[in-house]
Amino acid sequence: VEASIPEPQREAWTKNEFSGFKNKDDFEREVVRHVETTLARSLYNCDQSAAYSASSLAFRDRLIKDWNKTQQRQTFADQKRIYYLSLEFLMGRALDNAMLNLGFKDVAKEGLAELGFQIEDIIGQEHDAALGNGGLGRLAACFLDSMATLNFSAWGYGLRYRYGIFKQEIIDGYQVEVPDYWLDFNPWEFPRHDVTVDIQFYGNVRKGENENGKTVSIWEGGETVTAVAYDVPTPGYDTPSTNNLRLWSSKAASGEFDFQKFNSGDYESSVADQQRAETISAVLYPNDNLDRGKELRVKQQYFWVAASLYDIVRRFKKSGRSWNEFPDQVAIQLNDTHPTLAIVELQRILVDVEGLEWDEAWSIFGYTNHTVLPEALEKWPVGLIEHLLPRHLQIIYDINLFFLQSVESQFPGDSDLLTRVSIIEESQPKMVRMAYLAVVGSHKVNGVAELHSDLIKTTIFKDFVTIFGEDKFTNVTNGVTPRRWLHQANPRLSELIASKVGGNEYLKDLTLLNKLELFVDDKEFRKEWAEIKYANKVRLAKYIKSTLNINVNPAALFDVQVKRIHEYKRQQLNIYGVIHRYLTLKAMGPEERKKQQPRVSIFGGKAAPGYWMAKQIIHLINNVGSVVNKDPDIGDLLKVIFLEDYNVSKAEMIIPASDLSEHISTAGTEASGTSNMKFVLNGGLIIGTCDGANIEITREIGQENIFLFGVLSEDVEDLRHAHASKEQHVIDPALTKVFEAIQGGMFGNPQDFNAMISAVRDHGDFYLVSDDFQSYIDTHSSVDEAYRNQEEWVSMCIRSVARMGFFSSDRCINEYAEGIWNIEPLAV
Ligand code: CR1
Repeated sequence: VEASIPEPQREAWTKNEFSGFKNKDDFEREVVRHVETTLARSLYNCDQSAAYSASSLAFRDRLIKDWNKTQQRQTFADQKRIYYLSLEFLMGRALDNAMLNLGFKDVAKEGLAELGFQIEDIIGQEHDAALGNGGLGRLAACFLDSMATLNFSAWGYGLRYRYGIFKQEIIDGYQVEVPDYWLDFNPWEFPRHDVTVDIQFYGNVRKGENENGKTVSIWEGGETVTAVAYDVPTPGYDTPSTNNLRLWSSKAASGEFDFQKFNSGDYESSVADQQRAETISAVLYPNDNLDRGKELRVKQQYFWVAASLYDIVRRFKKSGRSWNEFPDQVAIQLNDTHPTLAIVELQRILVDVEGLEWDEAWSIFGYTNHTVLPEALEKWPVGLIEHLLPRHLQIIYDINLFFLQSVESQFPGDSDLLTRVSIIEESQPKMVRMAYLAVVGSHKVNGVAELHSDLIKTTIFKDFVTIFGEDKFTNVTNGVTPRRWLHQANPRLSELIASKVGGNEYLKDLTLLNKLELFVDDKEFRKEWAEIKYANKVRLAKYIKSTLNINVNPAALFDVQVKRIHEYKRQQLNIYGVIHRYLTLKAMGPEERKKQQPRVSIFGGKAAPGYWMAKQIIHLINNVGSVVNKDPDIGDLLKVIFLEDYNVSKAEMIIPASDLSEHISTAGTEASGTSNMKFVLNGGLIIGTCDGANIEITREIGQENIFLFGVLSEDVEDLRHAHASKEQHVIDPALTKVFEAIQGGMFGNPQDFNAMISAVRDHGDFYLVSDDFQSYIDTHSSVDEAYRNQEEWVSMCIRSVARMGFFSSDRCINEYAEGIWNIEPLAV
């Protein structure tokens, strides 16, 4: 309010209001203006990168208008807001998305052509914003798109990492990590040097009086680091709503710059202090579904949640409401346990800073669990938290005390239960169980697909269901945004679909896809459908040729597995299956070979830098490729491709080009999966296990349209036990042949793969590779069989797409809004 322009001068503002370009000529003018002024270049000096920069700036100018208005509308409406706290936002590229969401891609295309550029080249200049590892981070990005599209007052809060997920290079078949410095030119962020928060670490706690003379805990001393806000506008599709993603960057607090040191000539160490502060937001931890318990990670977490909560509370207080209205104005969603300290920090603000009484009953926080894998469940040593956040440890103890007291009164004398559910694990050293803290501190806990939501209730949170009752635990099956994952990634298919289902409306109501069923028997439509798939495959084949210098035949069946490399996702099962196929082909005579279905097996994905086994898997895939791809007996019948540096923008090219994709995790391990939805939405079929969202996909599209195999999750535990009780595990005969080939040196030094084989043969085959092997290869034979009948195959694809309406992230966000956030969209 203080900075607002007085009434009499406002006219000068309104009459000069900037309104971004509205047509092609305006757009061209804006691009030229940015090239000449913002970039200080000219038509003699404008490469594709400059054209990208100027186009982005032109779109950004338009976006800012909508964004400002959205913020004003939200402030004016003063309704409940949803705050989505996520340590990862895997946004990918912004320009293409902005063009499509604003509805100006055609204008830009023509404009750029007149200025001498092809729009695809310009889009391709953009560096991915890769502030995430995999599904969890991309889900957060899809949610931002849906929340804006559905006109919710929503904010994303995250960290502005200077280095996103590393760039993967493959050198001699091995993964090599290269830092991803992505901020050289980023037109999509706005530094808010006036929006800062000082964040405290370390220090001591004592009792003392607050401003109102009340006795409270006072946390003092230690060090302070400043959080600076960087705002990223996130446009909705076909709506003026443009929400804000606020990312915090760390820098040394101004009072911290040590002038003493500086003046005494110790300039270097004073700069070192600065750098230490900047380290907090320097790098994204590159682990997917894996917790390494690093101190800097917990520093990141507190830094981010403390800055975000300060911001949320500041905004709430500006409205002048009293604290009892806080739960009506604020819903905070915790994307996994990473932001769980927010629960503790809010309690600290209320009790220590605001002087309120301890109140447990507020429905502020919702917690989304994304995994049951024990290695991914966060735990922090009590000593570490005590040192870093002494007051927070006290509050955690208080939360635990109140909780255990209520459990004790509910279940008197059950000390085993108390030990099991305590937020503090009585181990050596003692640990804070973050998932338990999140459950206790949230009013709703959700899993991300039905099976997963059932599993958390019977495994990791079983006791909590007994204590809190069923109602606290719910399911929200994941979804994906059809704007990016169909309209943007597959423009031709999107256009063909629109022509049949009544225009682009289906992009906002994905259930309208069901109208496609009417056209399944339309020969012309099927032909166009198949042509689009073929063209997408040709594009990928060209990319493979240009990056790997391997020729693949676009008429072959493209079989794709792209995702983070993880033993539970079982890329090893896939590559063993490929080796089996290769051995089978080699054993055939030339006549029989000719009858086989040609395949291209495509892999992509990053291994966490410290995940040695995952790196071995990458190595084996590459070694198999280098043998198979140059085997003259095999030719086009089998190619094995590892695509380097899988990321969001590559996914946009790869997914539309797939005939078959692999979602083959050991049953019960993949919480949901989201690429499975993207592949089907783009007219590809799936081979998969009964796991995660595969189950619901099957239910929606029909089991005749999916290739399921493998053991069921309810049998996994018994099979693991059976393996563990045997000295040497008897492995599947076909898999044994595969192992023999590897150990005979067919794919390079067999030593390199001993650990992989040994995991199956000698260490209990935890991921049940051998148990599932025969049904996996049999199911692949059924795929080959089905693919031979192209007419029928295309019909299966069309029917599947028609039935995918459920998997829009819009449906998903509406479920959160209704079942967890209790929030309505804002009228536009
Ligand atoms: C799950 O492994 C799921 C995403 C998004 C991942 C994946 O199956 O689709 O979350 N979990 O819900 C995860 O990263 C830390 O846990």
